[in-house]
Amino acid sequence: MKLSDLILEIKNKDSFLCIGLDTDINKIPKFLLNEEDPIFLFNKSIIDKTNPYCVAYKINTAFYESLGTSGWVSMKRTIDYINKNFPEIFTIADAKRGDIGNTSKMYAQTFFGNMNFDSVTINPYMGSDSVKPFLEFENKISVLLGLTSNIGALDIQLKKANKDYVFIEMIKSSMIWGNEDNMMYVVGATKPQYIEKIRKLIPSHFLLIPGVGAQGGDLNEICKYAMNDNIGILVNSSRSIIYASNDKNFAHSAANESIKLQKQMKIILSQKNELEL
Ligand code: NUP
Repeated sequence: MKLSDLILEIKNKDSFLCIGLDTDINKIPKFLLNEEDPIFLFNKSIIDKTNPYCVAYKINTAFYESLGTSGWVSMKRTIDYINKNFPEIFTIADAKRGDIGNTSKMYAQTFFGNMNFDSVTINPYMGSDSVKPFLEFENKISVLLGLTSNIGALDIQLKKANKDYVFIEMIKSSMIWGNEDNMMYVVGATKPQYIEKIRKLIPSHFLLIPGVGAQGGDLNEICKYAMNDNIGILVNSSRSIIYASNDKNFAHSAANESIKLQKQMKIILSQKNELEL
C-alpha cells in the first residue's frame, strides 16, 4: 500500500486509529479455546466489528511466535483475512527486526514478501545496511523505532551522545536512508514532551504512536505536537481495545472502545481543518 492510500483512508474514516492485535492465548475468552484456531477466530471477530473505525491493524508478532508453528499459521490467516476483506486497511508487523544486511534481507522477505504486510517495525541501531533490504521493497513501509514508550528508553535512547539524545542522533542519521514515502518512525505516546523536537527534525514523516490506553498516553496532547499537514500520525492502542470485555460480546466491546477513540480523533481532525481554513 502507498502512504497516499493510507492518508485517503484516514480522511474517509475520520480516524487515525491503529488497533493492536496483541492476541494473548491466556487473555482471550475461554470459550474460544475449544475452537480449532482460537487466535484467528478472536482476531476475525475483532476485525469484523472494529474495521469501520480504524485505518490500521498492528500485529505484534511476539504473541504469535511464542506459540510456535500454530502461532505463525494464525498470524498468516489473520493478515490474509485483512488483505482479502479489507485491502484498504494498512497492516503493520510489529516485529522490531534488523540484522546484518544478508540476514535483514530474509526478514524483509518474511514480512513483506511472504506474509504480505504493508509495513514492519525495525530496530535501526545496527545501521543503514540493516535497514536497506526492507527499503528495497516497493510500496512497503519500514517503521523505525525512534523513541520508545517504555521506561527503559531512559537507559540508552534518552542518554546524550555528542550534544543530543541518542535517539535524535539516530533519527538524524537514518532520515536519509529512505524517504517520507517508505519510512515512518515509532514515537511512544508516553513521551509527548519530545514530540515537538522530533517534528522539527522530521516534519513530513509519518509517526506510529503506541501507548494510548493501557500505558496512559494522552491522545490530545500527542496530537497537538505530532500532527502535520498530511495528518502524519497513526495512534495505536492494543489491550484497552481488544480486551475491553471477556464475555460473548467481546468484539462488540472492542468496537465500543474503538468508537470512543475514533470520535475523539474526528473532533481533533475537524479542529485541525478549522484552524487551516
Ligand atoms: O515504543 C513502543 N511501545 C509499544 O508499546 C513500541 C511498540 N511497538 N510498542 C508496542 O505497541 C507494544 O509492543 C504493543 O504491541 C503495543 C502497545 O500495546 P498497548 O499498551 O496499547 O496494549
